[in-house]
Amino acid sequence: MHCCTQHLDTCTDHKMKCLLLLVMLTACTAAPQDLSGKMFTFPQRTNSAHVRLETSREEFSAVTVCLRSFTDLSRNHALFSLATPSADNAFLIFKKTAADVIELTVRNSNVEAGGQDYKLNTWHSVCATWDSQSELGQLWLDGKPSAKKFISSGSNITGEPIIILGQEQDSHGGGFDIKQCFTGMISEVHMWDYALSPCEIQRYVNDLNFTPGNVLNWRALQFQITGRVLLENKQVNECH
Ligand SMILES: *[C@@H]1O[C@H](CO)[C@@H](O)[C@H](O)[C@H]1NC(C)=O
Ligand SMILES: [Ca+2]
Repeated sequence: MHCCTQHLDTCTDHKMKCLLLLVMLTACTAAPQDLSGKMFTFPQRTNSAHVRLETSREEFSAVTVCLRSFTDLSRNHALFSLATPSADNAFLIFKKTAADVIELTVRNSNVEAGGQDYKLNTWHSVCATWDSQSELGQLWLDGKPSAKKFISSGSNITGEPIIILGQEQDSHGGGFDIKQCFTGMISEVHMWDYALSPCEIQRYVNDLNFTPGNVLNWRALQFQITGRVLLENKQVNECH
């Protein structure tokens, strides 16, 4: 992050001072930013470019993730990859090659939501909900629910989560596969530690006054970009 690199330039051979500056660097990259009206652009097929989203939370008995995506990929690609030390697919939203299938994986158990009208070159809202009590998962495409499915997830998602956009993790923070990378744009990522009600999902989809994520909040997002990912103004097909 350029806000911090200037501090590094002043880094002298004095070891303590250097250490202090590095601590500042870490703190600075983690400062939350309001990304309202912005999007991440993933313009290139790589096995490295990604955005890491930060949270201090380490246990989840329920999860909702919502995001908006735009792509022309018809192959497999990850939309949201959360790995813990014990499960690389601790919470994964994955678009399958089959045109109409989106897969939801929790603690390495997966279900498929079929019949999804995931058109290319179109902004879509994708939400996924799961809770450990019912062990039910559900996917929402543009506010339209899929059939609820049993996910044999067992119990809570626990352990330090590494959350990545742009790549699919096959290990805790790595194991990226170029054939599963995301290219296109992603915006308005939120994550909650509970299952949103259908009504709250509609409010997110319609960009009404919804409760922002209490785990990840697009309006106060802590993130780190690696490789060629750009933070840009969100493109909309409207003139005002
Ligand atoms: C699951 O997590 C919730 C809150 O995050 C906690 O209250 C509960 O005790 C956990 N359940 C188990 C079985 O550890
Ligand atoms: Ca994986």
